[in-house]
Amino acid sequence: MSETRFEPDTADGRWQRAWDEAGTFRADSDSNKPKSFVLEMFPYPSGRIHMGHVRNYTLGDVLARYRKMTGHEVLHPMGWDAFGMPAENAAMEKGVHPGGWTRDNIANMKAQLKRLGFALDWSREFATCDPEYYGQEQALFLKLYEAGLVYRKESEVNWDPVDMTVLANEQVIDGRGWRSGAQVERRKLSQWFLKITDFAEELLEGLESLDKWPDKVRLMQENWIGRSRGLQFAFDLSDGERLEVYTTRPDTIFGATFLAVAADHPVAQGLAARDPAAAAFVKTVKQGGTTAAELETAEKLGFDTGLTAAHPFTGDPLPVWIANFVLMDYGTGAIMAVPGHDQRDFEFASKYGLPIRRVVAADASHADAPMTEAEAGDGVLVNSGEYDGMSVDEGKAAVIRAIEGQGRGEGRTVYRLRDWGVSRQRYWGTPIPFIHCESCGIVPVPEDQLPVVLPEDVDFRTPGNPLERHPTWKHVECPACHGPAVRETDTLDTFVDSSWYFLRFASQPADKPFDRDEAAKWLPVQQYIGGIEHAILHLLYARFWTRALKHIGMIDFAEPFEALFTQGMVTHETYSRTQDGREVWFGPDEVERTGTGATLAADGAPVTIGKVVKMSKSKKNVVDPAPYIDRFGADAVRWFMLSDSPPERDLPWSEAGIEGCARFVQRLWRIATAPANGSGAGTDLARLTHRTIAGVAADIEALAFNKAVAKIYELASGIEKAAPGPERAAAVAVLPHLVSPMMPHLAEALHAETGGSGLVAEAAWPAHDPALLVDTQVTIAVQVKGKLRDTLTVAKGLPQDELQALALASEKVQRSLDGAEIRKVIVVPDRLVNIVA
Ligand code: ANZ
Ligand code: ZN
Repeated sequence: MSETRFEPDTADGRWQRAWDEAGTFRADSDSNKPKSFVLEMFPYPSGRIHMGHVRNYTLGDVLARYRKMTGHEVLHPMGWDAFGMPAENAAMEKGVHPGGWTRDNIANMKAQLKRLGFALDWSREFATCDPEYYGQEQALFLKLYEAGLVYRKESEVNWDPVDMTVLANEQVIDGRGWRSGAQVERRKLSQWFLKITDFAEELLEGLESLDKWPDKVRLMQENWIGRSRGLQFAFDLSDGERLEVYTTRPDTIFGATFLAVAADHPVAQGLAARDPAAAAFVKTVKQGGTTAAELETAEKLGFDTGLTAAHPFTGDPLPVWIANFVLMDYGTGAIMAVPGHDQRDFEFASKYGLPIRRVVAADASHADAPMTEAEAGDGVLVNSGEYDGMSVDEGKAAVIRAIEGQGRGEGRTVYRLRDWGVSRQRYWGTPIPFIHCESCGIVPVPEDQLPVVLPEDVDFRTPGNPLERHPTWKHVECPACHGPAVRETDTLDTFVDSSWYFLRFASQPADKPFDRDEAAKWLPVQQYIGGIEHAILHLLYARFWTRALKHIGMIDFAEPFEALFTQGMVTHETYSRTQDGREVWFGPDEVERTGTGATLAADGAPVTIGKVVKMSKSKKNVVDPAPYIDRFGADAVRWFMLSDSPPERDLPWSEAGIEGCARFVQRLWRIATAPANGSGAGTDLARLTHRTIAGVAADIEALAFNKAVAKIYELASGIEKAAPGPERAAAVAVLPHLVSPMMPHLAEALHAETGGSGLVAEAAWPAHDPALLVDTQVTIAVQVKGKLRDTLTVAKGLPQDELQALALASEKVQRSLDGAEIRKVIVVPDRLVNIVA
């Protein structure tokens, strides 16, 4: 006697245990099947799974399950990006240990992921905070050091003078520390860097081979690397010195009306040493933020050095200023300023009354057209002496040649990409494996002393880096001279942890970071899936590590991710009220929807319904997936994540939507298990079944999951309409296989209930009969005097005379002819019959 309902409460757990016991999702690297590594970006263990995770891991899961069914040996692993600030914040706020907090969160989130029935090989799980992982990361870091790809240099950081700590850029809000509220200072500290700039050209060119990456991600990386061709050359200064500048617009050299240097430039520093006003200005500039974006938007500030520079063509004296918008670590830290054609220069010149000169115009007749803002566009050179009339490109080439001829400089390619500063002055990260010795300098920790393990007994009650303050941890013997020495107390940026984790999924030897042969078997990752927010940093760093590891001979491939898919956000409308001039947000669980409006449950008064946007804590429009999994089971939630929106688009969460999914789960159960009662009218079920098998496969391959979902709805309706018989039985038999990637628990239950043997998750994808995909019927329109009177369903390719006969035999046609004389019959085979009367 079959159950009348599918019961996720019991079924979900039962099938998850069955897969576990059978080891269904264990990846066997010795298998001779073609290998497929499907990977979703691993989660940060914040404490709970959110809708973004559910969507991300469901998308990957469908593909992984499908690949398995199509004969691949699939590696679909899961791990934890477990180091980072939130654990330290929790330590400071709640007095818990970052490690304990992280482990608890991992346990919770793992249970939630298991509840969703993902086809994961849990035997390969690890967290980046495991010493077995970060110890191997230290070994890799030392290998890169030996290869000259790691170095130390003085660099500027955001310093919070109250908390006495370095702040990440995101922790500086309006120039103040996020916790202390203190005015942030810029400070110089010795920091560790990775030489990503050595790979700038390779990383740029490599983008061309990534044809299974979204164009927009490739473009974002290209812009981030920012290659530009320009000119570096020297001006002669009034004090007899020379000043080197870098420009990407040599063509505008006649528009240069002043020069500007960064506050850290030797010219500025030299002046500050002599002139207190200059020193005060330099200090003010240093209080601002350090990011390029901040400098772009900050108010322009300048200080006239009193020096002048001779224009290389006209000899005119141009004043030299110190300016806050010039960065020390780009180009030469000094610029020729062209207010007419660079907006930053324009704003600066407008503020300080410096001349603005047009040197590019649409054509010669506009040479003296007034300028209200900088014009960055194309045109011809004007007011530029012998270069007048040249195009921008001709001008660039000609000016570079002339400057090279004067021996003042040369054409140069520069990249916006900076070396990657990986030092973090915090506890919860991978300790950088170096020792500082008074007599030997910087000494790498010998390999046999790895891992450098974090001390457990740390105190978060006082500000600053706990490793620095720890009474014993940093005091060690120098490995070289055996004298007293201290450990490096900086830890690595957590982006390092996520730059090679995919390699550790392929193999986890105890004595090395990864096994080379295993890596060769599984990598590059065949399909990587994650959020667009990682389009630049994470993906660029992972590409850099992969190239660096290839460079030092540890692997043989250059790109880590063959195909990349960036999924859209899960969104929800927002609710708010303006209280005391501030916008106050309310969560979906605090609000009652009333037709077109909404009220706050607490006071019954209306709230404003805002835009449908990404779920975020700040707007309180977050919906927790857990209660829905409890209420409707894993499959309904998974199905919702796949339905309605293409996976690359945003997906609005809806209560009605998830309820509909839960109903569909039950509907499929009934279709397959209850006695058939369709009439069989109007469907050709065998054809529909085979079209669905082929179509769902093609849609999954193309990651067009919403289309696959739509096809399954269509098949379900087809089966409902079908009369009992072998065609219906055949359709019901393949149904579990077709839905298995999306609704794996229901699939197993249906399969077992309808007498199938084994697990669907381990079964082969059903074969389709290509002959049944060809449509053999066509619909013909029959017109009388240009008006549609009837349609005929006939065999494809019916001869003209037969079509004509059928059309004339139609009762509807005869009625509309009403005895009129037929003058002509036009027949378009497979399409139309037009009767002219
Ligand atoms: C003259 C000029 C005229 C410039 C013009 C631009 C437009 P990208 O394209 O981003 O590489 N620049 C050079 N070094 C700088 C620094 N250290 N800090 C701030 N700005 C700097 O930008 C290159 C341009 O940015 C250079 O070309 C320079 O201004 C400025 F119509 O020189 B240009
Ligand atoms: Zn020493």
